Amino acid sequence: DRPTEPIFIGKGDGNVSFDVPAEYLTDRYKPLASDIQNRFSGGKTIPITKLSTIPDLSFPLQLGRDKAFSLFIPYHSKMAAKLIEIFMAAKSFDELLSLTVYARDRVNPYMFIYALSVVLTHRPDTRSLELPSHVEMFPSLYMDATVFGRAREESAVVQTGSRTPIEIPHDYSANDLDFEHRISYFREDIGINLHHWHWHLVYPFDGPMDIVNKDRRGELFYYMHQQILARYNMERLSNDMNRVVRLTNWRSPIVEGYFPKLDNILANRVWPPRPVNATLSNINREVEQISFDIEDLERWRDRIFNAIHSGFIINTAGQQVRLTESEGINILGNLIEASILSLNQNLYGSLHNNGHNAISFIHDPDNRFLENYGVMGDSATAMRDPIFYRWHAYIDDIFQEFKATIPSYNVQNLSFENVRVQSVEVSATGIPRNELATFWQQSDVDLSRGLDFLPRGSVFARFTHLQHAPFNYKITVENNGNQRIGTVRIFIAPRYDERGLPFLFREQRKLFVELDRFSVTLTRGRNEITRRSIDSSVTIPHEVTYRNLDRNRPAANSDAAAAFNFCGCGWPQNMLIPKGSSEGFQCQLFVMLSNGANDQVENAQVDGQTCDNASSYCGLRNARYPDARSMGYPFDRTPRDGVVTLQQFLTPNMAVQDVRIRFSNRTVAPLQNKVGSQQAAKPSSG
Ligand code: CUO
Repeated sequence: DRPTEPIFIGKGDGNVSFDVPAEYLTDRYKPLASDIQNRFSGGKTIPITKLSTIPDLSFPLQLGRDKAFSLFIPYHSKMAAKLIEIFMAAKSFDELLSLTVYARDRVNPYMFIYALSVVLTHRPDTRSLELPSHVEMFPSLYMDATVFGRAREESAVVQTGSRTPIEIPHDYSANDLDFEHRISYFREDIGINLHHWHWHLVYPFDGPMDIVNKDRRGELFYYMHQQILARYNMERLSNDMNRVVRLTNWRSPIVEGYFPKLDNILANRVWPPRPVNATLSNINREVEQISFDIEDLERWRDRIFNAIHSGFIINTAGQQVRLTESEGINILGNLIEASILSLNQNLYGSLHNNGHNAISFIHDPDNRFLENYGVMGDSATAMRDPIFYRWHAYIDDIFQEFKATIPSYNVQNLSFENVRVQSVEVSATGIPRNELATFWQQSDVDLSRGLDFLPRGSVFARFTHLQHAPFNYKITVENNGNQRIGTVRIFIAPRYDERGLPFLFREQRKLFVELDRFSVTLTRGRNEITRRSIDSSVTIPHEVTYRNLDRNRPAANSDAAAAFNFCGCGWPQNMLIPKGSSEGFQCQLFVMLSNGANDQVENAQVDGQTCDNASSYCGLRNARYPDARSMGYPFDRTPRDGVVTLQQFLTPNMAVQDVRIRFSNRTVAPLQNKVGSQQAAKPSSG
């Protein structure tokens, strides 16, 4: 009789409590045991088995409960890894439940939730539990801090049911005097930040080997972040901004500032801002046991470039490991990040992670002011800061440097014999053909689980996010061969650069944003393929991103409720299409059919619950990445000789269609009472 939801995360709904063995209470609460029991009695009680021995938690307990926890700090991630190992080792569900109840009031709460989330996602006996959305558990990581004071007032005065949502203003972290503020709607999008948090939850860089060592994880680290950059750049071009500039010089002041306006409730601090023109320095913080110099970053960088140009890395045994066409990118992804799968951290260090650390401690590199890390120090908040993209553009450029060393795709690598894509179009009701419509929409998120005050009951925050009208692709394919399986690959890219000149292929290829990838059976002759935008292999539905929006929905009655944990990874549906512009931002939609026989992965599906609704950026659960091609195919490599434009790149199994993304500056209200099954809404007038 297990709970369907891990109620030991967050506060439960008030009428379920644990029958905690008195021995488990911390010293502070032991004398109050019976009083606490009386206060919370009534309702459902879940018995907790008292374990005869509790595993040694002393290492994870080294971090105080009121201290900030960052996965990018090795000392912290090692502690979390230990906690994960302990929870994973529990022999039964009851033992796990007992252990986690014991740990909950002892371990740093943010580390506890992180470790528990990883464990619930990976243990066979907990995978079907619903993990609450991270924004519900820790709303302070995702929205303007002023919301919480107002939520407190609303919930103290107004009864449940009559409460009005607390509106989060659009311009809470800056105004238009800051050039970068134009795309704060992207950087601060709750769904995007949830995706990033969830991706790193599914792909931790430290922890038990069987959790970390997932199929092509290093390559996916490269690809998922490359796609974030492609999307960010398209968003920038939509807003008349230049493409993001790599953070190449680590000695000069950084012109972008960021003032997050978030509370760090867990560490009882505000999140430190970074003023304009702050400069990186050597990091030496005893409290986090972290020290490295900017020179270390430079040394690791030089060694990585050296390895790429020589075609091999040196492993810890001093042997050369070749960076091959198929394996090189995966090796480099793990090496540059670095994950525990790095083949030599002594030599190549941890460039990406320590870049996060150097930036996140820029305001207090030696801890003289006792300040915590900034938003770059947490995967739940890092994407809010413009510097995230400059840092990741730098990291991506290293991967691109490698991609330039492997053979380009020749015509044969790109073709699908006897298959011709004749036409492609996109259409949506009430919108001109080959146009995509974007607008603002409001949605609500329930804060009550993440607030620390009574009375209970839902209090909603109302935020405004980008949205687009759902649309269909119609693809016409001529198959002059036998019946075969094809893989449809759909991408979109901007057509013109910052100067208004058409992109050359060598630049445009890095801006292609994946929209979808799926298999089709091609019959002989003419095939008409229709596909809905909401079925994208990149995105997860709105109700999965925000999952618990509707407290009243029947439990576990929908796909969204089934096996959410892994599925919680995925780009938010509302951000599938960039904002575009009021004139109609000009793009090129690209469709390719590749030969399914070459794309197939053996043993791709090992169980029926692979959670495949966002496999492009997140892979599959318990299964291999479902596409045998290099991630990003066919745009992941420099073009073959003679190809200067996209048109010259095309083979008959590809087609390009000009499309416009037209933005209208209006806001659509939330769909009342239907939050649990919310569809992307169509724009209303006015
Ligand atoms: Cu996702 Cu730098 O890896 O944040």
